[in-house]
Amino acid sequence: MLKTRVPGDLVEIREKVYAGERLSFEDGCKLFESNDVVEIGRLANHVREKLHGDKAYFSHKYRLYPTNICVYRCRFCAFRVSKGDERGYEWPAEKTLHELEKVDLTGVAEFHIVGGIHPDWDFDVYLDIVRELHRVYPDIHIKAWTAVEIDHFTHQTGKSAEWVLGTMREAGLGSLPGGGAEIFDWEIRRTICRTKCTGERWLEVHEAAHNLGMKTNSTMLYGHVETPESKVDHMLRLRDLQDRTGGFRTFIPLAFHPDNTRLKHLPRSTGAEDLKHIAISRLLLDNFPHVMAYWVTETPEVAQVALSFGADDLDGTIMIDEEIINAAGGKHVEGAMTKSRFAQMIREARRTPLERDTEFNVVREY
Ligand code: V47
Repeated sequence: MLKTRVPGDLVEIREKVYAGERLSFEDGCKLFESNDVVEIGRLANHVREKLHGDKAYFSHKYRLYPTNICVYRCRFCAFRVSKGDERGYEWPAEKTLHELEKVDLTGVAEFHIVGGIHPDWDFDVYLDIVRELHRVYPDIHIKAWTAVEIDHFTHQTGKSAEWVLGTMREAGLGSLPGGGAEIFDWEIRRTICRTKCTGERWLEVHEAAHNLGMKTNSTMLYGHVETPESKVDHMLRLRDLQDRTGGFRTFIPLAFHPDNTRLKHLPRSTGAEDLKHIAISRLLLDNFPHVMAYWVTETPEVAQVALSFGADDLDGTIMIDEEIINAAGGKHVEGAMTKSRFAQMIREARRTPLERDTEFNVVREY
């Protein structure tokens, strides 16, 4: 009788996945070593379908980048400029509100706000942005400031992360995005973003948010100088924190785009590598409800396949240009990525599109 061929090195992992057992650090490294992307994807799809059936989520969001002027010089970043650079811009609260008057925000569920650490902006400038947006648009969830920014505010104010987060929450902050995580391992982190807060601090800030009852997202930047071990370590540190707090909503692997960065000599990851990262994260992060395929970094085509490789979410619509990845050569789509384009993209991937809000409540079925 013909049996399905299972590659020797993945047999034990396959048994664990089907038995619902947690994978170890060694298992994670083995998955990265393996070239059998199809088998890894099959296993991840098993977990994905157990959790979400054929549902695939997306959200209608509006991105804001209040400034691109930043004190940090992360080697992977093509978005930041120094103060005095003619490309620099500043949108404190008043300017942001003025610009938003021109935008149709009907049905927008979320403001996603991140930007640079401006050398002259104190905590109140960032706080005002949240307060004013919440005052004018009380029904739109504000997901703002990465752990790196929250850590910066603690230095500016001399207060704890709990105080900063509590003050931001009183002003209208709903949750934290997952950026700034990059790779936690210091050997890698010191090469790509040595002056930014450490991986340990990133995790502490998210733990503080979770302890206040605030949900957060998480990311991992891959495709630069990281090692397989550092990626498994990164994901297992997130898994440990999730075991303690349950505060993470989603994990987002971010494919590095090298153009215009100080790592521009590196090649861009392939579609197969992108799918492998999605699948391995779905397998390792057994306590995370969602894994996102960020179509902006992965292209809509790879994101469609990712919906059968472990991902259940495709992030959101783009009404204006995404800036961080575009600056690094990642403009994969012309024109606005509308809700109907999204629903169509998901249907083409043979999944059921569900428009969600930030907390994954279903807003509309398509
Ligand atoms: O932290 C910067 C990454 C992140 C590049 O929480 C780059 O819902 C690729 O965090 N190539 C910001 N990546 C984006 C982010 C995010 C995206 C979508 C959803 C959510 C969420 C968060 O982008 C940064 C950094 O890791 N990044 N430069 C680059 N050249």
